[in-house]
Amino acid sequence: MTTGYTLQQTASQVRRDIIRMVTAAASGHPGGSLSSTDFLTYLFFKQMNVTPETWKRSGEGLDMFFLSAGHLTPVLYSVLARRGYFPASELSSFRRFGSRLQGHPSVEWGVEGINQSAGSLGQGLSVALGAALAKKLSGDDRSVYVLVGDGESEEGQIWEAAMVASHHKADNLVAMTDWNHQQIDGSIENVGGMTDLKSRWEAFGWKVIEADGHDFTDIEKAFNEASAAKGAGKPIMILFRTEMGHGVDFMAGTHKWHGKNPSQEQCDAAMKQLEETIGDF
Ligand SMILES: Cc1ncc(C[n+]2csc(CCOP(=O)(O)OP(=O)(O)O)c2C)c(N)n1
Ligand SMILES: [Mg+2]
Repeated sequence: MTTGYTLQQTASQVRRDIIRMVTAAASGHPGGSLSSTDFLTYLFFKQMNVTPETWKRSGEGLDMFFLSAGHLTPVLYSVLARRGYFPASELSSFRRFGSRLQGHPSVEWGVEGINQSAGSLGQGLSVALGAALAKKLSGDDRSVYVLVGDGESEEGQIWEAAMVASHHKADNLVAMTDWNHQQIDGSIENVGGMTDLKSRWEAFGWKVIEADGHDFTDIEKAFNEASAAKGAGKPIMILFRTEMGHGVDFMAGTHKWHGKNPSQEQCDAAMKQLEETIGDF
């Protein structure tokens, strides 16, 4: 659908969508959506072996994506729409009563591209692990991708899944951490002591790859490395170093924009900072 646009242009449009959706709804989560935009754009436009035409909920024979950090719907809905899963015009219904695009994703609404209901943090890695193990059992050689927040990684269930994934050698599972160092009410280091993410994941038996989550060359290298590690006996974690609120100067680097909507004036100021690429919804 957006063929002809560069990844940077697409990501810039996704950022505009995020700001407009959250402004119009007067609620939502812009900070982590903006930090995850670049690597999710790469994942959906370049990496995953699934298209709007081939997608089905069962994921049989296809790569699958799970959003564990369920509050990051602004970025996921925008990437899905810009990739052609559903019309971009639907983005304007974000969080409205009766809309399919609720603040947290629900499979009940039948949104194309949504594989899991989410919102309660910590669960999605377990769900993705189940899908990865099911693929192994059924001889399906596709991969399962899952996005985990760094604050979300304070949840105990994340580490239960981490332990079981390496025990069962889920080497078709690629988890990605949006390592923006911020969560709802402060930095991850201060709130829960979530330091040394690399050594923690390695200690749980995972292959860990680190990358700059805002540099498409680095993002591509990381996904290629993850693909090369498939089948080598370890689940894979890509730690994407990112900045909360990336792309909008007054939102960047602070937890204050974790879950707050901009005013119309702030929205207009943000639009000026983001390149117009694909057009309005
Ligand atoms: C089980 C559970 N506890 C608490 C919350 C409330 N909550 C929503 S997002 C969030 C912070 C998550 O931090 P992070 O994963 O780093 O996301 P970011 O702030 O970077 O978007 C919290 C505590 C929740 N949704 N589920
Ligand atoms: Mg975070």
